[in-house]
Amino acid sequence: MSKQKSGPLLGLSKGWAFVSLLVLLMSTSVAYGKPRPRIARDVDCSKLNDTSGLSKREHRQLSRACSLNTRVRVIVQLSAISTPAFDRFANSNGASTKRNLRRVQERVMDVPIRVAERLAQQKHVRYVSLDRPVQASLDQVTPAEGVGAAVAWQSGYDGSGIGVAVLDSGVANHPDLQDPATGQSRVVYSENFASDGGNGTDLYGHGTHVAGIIAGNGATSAAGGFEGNFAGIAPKANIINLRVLDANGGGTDSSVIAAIDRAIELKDKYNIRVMNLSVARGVYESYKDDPLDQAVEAAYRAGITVVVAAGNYGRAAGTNGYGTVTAPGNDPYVITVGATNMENTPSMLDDVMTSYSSKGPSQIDHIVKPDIVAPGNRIISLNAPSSTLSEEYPAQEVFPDNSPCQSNPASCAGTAPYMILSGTSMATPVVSGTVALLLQQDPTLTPDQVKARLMKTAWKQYPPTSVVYDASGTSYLINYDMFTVGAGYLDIAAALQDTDKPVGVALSPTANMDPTSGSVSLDLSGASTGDIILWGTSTTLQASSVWGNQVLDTSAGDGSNIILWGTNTVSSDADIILWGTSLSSVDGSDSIILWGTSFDPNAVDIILWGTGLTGASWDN
Ligand SMILES: [Ca+2]
Repeated sequence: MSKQKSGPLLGLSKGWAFVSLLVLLMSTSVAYGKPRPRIARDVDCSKLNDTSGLSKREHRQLSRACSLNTRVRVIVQLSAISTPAFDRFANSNGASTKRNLRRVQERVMDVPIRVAERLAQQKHVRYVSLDRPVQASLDQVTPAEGVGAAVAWQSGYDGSGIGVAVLDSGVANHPDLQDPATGQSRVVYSENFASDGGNGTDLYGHGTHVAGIIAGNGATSAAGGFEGNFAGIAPKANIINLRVLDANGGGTDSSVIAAIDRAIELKDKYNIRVMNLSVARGVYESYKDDPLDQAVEAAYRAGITVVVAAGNYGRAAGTNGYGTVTAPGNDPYVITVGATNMENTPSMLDDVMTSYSSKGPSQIDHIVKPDIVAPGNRIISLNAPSSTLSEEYPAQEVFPDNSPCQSNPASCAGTAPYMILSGTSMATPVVSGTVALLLQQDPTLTPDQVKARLMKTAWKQYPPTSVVYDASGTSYLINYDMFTVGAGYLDIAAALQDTDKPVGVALSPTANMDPTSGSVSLDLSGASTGDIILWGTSTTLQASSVWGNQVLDTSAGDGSNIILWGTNTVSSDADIILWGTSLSSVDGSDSIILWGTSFDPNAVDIILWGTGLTGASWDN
């Protein structure tokens, strides 16, 4: 039996006592087997008098929508494909189905908001939530290069025959994505799911960059005139282009879920073994209820290794960036990727974490994330001509050295073959490309075996702390704990040398806090009874070898639980913020308490999609 995920309260400020009591009562009722609510708080008109779990702004919006009975777009998760009684209810109550996604068993529906709560009570309905916006996990824009992929290429591993689904802003036609022998594009399938655009071309400029990091072959740069060869990790892999983000990098749950559904459908046709999701939105509910998480789990169960960005909220002031991993990167089955800065050298010895890379644990479920980190700062990859990003940031376009555009990029905005971008969006495809190499080497590997190999072999000689600077000179202290670096830095050569094929589920663990001792421990039991969890079950996959001793105090471990930090070690600022005290004592903002009470997703800016960080925000 896994531990209750909502722990009791500790060290709360008085102002929160009332809300805390409500939450304690709610979590107690959950503990005694009452089913989880089947509808998200922010679409439930029946609980208007109860403001817990909603920010003031969200409550205002809900009140207004309920009083006007506004039509809203929701995602309905179902436990059955055929649902005649549900359909009858929907038809007679003005709810219309926009998309019926049978493989993930989710429906996109438009409903009058006051009908949503009754809809959630119908038979076979697992959960109803708003169709929420998602956005590219782009931090900002700038240069670098690969991660020792040449070792793999010399051994003949280049991604040949592996299909990688890229759910992003589309992929532009680019010579570096062609097969040089035939001239045929290696973008073997394109479809648009976003609200604008037609055929999957990239109007924003993010998806082409991501596709290039996975599978660009560097042909344009190799022809000469550039400072380097800007090839991706798996330069012969095929790309399945499923466009979910519009010309401004925005999208919705429903477009992403529809694209996941399509990827599962096309898996065998295009040998889709990897799915790259450099997209993110805030965490609103447990991953067990979140329709985006449930959809990526459907892909995982279909045998696709799902690789997801951690998010770019590591600078969130209230928590020092902890608790800011975005969805669907909060799902324990997928591989969630944070971003390092290569410091413009090929050696890992001087690599540091970026200040913006989102940190775990996840809100609500307290899943230990990210799983691994990889280079994401100032990455050179493919430019989509005339895209929004290239027009807006011409200084980050990369022209040949002798081109007049190099000295006056603004006069050539939108025309470069390459561009420099930063973010966990860029780190994620580095891992996706690596997964393609591993699967070419051994096509029998399962998504769990791939994840276990990557995490076990991740490089763990990072420093205990470092101070990093953004481009404006602001400094950030980074603690290299498991919520910041996961299992360590991606190491392609080590992953290819590993021969482990453990049997079980590579579920990212849950972190629990003991309210009496204040100790925080790693829960290595499974999400459901009967799961065989890889960590701790074999001598080669002990938690201490996967995450490294630096972040574990194994002396107090009792088998399934391993102590991360006991009370006597809870001393640094980050620890105090994480484990049980109110943030209002830190910066006066709304409380975000990761353990034991409600949270306010507005308090960290993980829902401020579209505001974007400006030019000075990447790390130096
Ligand atoms: Ca380096």
